[in-house]
This record gives sequence, structure tokens and C-alpha cells, in this order.
Amino acid sequence: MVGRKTRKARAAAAVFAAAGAVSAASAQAAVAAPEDGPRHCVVDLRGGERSCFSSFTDAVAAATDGRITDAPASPRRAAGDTAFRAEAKGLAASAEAARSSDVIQGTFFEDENYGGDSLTVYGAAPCEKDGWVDYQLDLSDDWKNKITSVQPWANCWIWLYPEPGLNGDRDGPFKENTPNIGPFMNDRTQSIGFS
Ligand SMILES: [Ca+2]
Ligand SMILES: [Ca+2]
Repeated sequence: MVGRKTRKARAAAAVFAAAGAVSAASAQAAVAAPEDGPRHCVVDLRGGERSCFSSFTDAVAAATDGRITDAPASPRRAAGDTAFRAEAKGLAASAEAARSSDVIQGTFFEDENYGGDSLTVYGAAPCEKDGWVDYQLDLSDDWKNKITSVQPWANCWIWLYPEPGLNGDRDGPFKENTPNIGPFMNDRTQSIGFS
């Protein structure tokens, strides 16, 4: 029994030490994100304006100009929430009809299964299926080489590229929620096309 306890204590000490090392390494990042836990950012494709929140609910409210204020706090839960998906879809349809309001075109995640930091991209209208890329985004430095899971919205297909300006290899289209984009482009994306 004593031996087992000692092993456990040693294991705990090792975990603690590892956590300490991670904290030290990410001290710089902690300045930009004072709160613990994932950051949920939104970016306006038209001007590149970006804001970040500690809850996904607040991020979606910002991306939809306050028209969806009850998105699940966790994007992982939002992915399986049919009511939320229907609401976002309805919003995209009405935006297309009105041609006047913001729609979410895609959400991108640091970890697999929609975990970690998220980046919600929104703009003027849903994508048109005409064989052309409708919108594109060059990721900011803190989002380069990080994306592992994706959610397309507003009739958009998502294309991922390892260089800015839609250059380099291409992966996609991702047409559905994708909990893991796979090894080819994992942690390599630097720009995104929406078609
Ligand atoms: Ca198009
Ligand atoms: Ca990742």
C-alpha cells in the first residue's frame, strides 16, 4: 500500500511540474488573455475588425449583431444543438433575403471536437454556389498553424491553405461540421476561403 501511495504522489508531482512548465511557456499569451479558459473571438470579414470574449454565447451575439443571444456557452455543445443551428440557418436565410445583415460564415477551433479557442467569421451574406470563392481571410498571427476542427455556416464550403492569400496546398471543401480536419492541414492553416 505504501509503495502504491508513493507512486501516486510521484505521479502527481510530475503532473504539477509539467503544468508549471506550460504556464511559464505561455506567460506571454496570458497577457493577451487574462482570463483562464478558451477565448472566443469574432472577426468581421469586411473590415477585419476583431473582438474576443470568454463565452461562445457572447461571441455569437457579437457576430450576429445581437440577434442570437442564446447560443450555448460551449461551441462543443452548440455543434450538437439543433435549435441553435436552426436559428443560425434562419438568420442566414433572412440575411440573404434582406441582403443587409451579418451572417456567420464559419467557426474555427484550436482543438479537435470544437474545443479550445474559437474564431467565428462573419460577413455580409451567405456564400453563393457558383464555383467561385466568395470570401477569404488571412489569419492573424495568433491563429496561424492552430486550427484543428471547423464548422461551415451560411451555405459556405470551407477551404484551408497553409500560406496567406489562399496560397500553397489546399484542403477541402469542408461542407459539414468537421470535428477533426485530419493530418494534412492540422495546425497548418494560415488562410481560409469560403465558397
Ligand atoms: Ca461562390
Ligand atoms: Ca490545433
